[in-house]
Amino acid sequence: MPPGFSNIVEEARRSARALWDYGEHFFNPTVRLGVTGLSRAGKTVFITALVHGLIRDGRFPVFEAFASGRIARARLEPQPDDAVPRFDYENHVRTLIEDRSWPTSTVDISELRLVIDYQRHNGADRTLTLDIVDYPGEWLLDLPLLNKSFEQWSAESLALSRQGPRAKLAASWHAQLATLKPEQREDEQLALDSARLFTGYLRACRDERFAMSLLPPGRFLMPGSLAGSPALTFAPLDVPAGGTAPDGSLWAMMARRYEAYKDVVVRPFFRDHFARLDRQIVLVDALSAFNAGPEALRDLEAALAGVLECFRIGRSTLLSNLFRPRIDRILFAATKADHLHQSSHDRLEAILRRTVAKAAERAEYAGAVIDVVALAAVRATREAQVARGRDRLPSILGTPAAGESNGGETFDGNTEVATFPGDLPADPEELFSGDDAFAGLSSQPAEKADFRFLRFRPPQLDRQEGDEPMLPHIRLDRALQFLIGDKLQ
Ligand SMILES: Nc1nc2c(ncn2[C@@H]2O[C@H](COP(=O)(O)OP(=O)(O)OP(=O)(O)O)[C@@H](O)[C@H]2O)c(=O)[nH]1
Ligand SMILES: [Mg+2]
Repeated sequence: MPPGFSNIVEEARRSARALWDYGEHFFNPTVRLGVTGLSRAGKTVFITALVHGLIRDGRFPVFEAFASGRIARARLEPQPDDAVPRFDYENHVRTLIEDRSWPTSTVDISELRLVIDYQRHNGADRTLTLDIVDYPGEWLLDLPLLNKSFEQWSAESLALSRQGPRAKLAASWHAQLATLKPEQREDEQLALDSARLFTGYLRACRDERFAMSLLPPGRFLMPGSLAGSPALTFAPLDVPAGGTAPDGSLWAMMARRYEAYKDVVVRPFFRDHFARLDRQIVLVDALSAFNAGPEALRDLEAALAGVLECFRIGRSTLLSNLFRPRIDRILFAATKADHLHQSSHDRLEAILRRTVAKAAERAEYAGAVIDVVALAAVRATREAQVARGRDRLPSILGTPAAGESNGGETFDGNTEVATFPGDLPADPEELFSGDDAFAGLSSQPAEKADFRFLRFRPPQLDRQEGDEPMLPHIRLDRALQFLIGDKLQ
């Protein structure tokens, strides 16, 4: 059938629009920056501090366009994606500055549009639109499931659950699993029980004493509106990796639901969000792993390999070319560096660099440019030297959150104290030298642990008459320079 007149007009209109968009994009590009990290890694605080600094003239000496005065103005504009919640910037700033509290946990994706007016090196005035997307790292770690059958995923999950401290935490789930025959008839109650016990195991692994990172499927711990749906009611079974499920069996039921999880949760995330990103920062709470122990650190390494695998998967022909991700820069950032004395910041960075490098080897990663940084989006502490006997220990000064305790003392949330959090080794390999490399909470009581990081309240800020104060940070400008510096040349 020949195209009708209205179709031709519509087509022409669309092409003109596309051309216009293209031209517009050429001169005034849009960059979609993904900010991810596992739960509590510091995503919300990072975005809030970054936007606040850009809008309010923060101190960013290493962010060249900003420091040299080429950025005329940065401002917020309405969030462009109608189906995605707006990042609640104003509330988060108020909480941090007025209440001196940290923002509450966010479990969903959210987005914010920041528009930066700047001058190019050649003097031309330009605009960079930065769409910042905050999404849970747990969603990202689900992407490798797209390349795995139910049987492969079962085998891997079971093998992992039989290692190290995980085996103990998986005991009740394993006991139930031992009573199941994969070939038996499908049974909703059994599926419900398995999913409940399996989720309980995942939740126990995430507890701060163990601080495990690699816990897919991510939505089991953050189900949102899918709670109780069949797509979240399955669990691994002890089945051969290459086997086929008999019709009507429990095995077939679990496998079907595993595929539904991929259809309902993983693919839409890939298509609607992940594949549209240009740049990515992955926030890593390495300090939690140091608190917990060597197994948690190894687990973190495996999770980072999982993250890198996502970028590789994206590049293979998983979906059509249209949805192929175009991320060309990935920054891994160890957050909350203000918990350490500055003499340890470079060491923290070196540890992260070592972890990412090993992960990149495991994931056979080749693709986007990668860098690492140790940062604090909001610096809650100051430096101090505390005399202990003849020694002077490099310590930090801050206000521990109410209820935090150290050495038998419980803090009220208003008293500033100096603490010595522990020194990081100069050679990162020391931390990876086996199960006894260092003592963490997974195997020792708190007093015996090598590292103890207190939770501090956000800092008390100097306030000039009527002015909104600036938020202090550590190396946030280095992160900015790597993530968007080249777009502002
Ligand atoms: N001292 C210090 N603590 C931080 C910093 N960033 C985050 N934190 C701490 O880490 C906690 C989690 O930070 P969020 O930014 O809420 O982390 P998130 O990744 O958004 O967490 P979810 O929304 O739960 O996924 C905060 O409540 C603070 O206790 C920082 O720069 N310095
Ligand atoms: Mg958050």
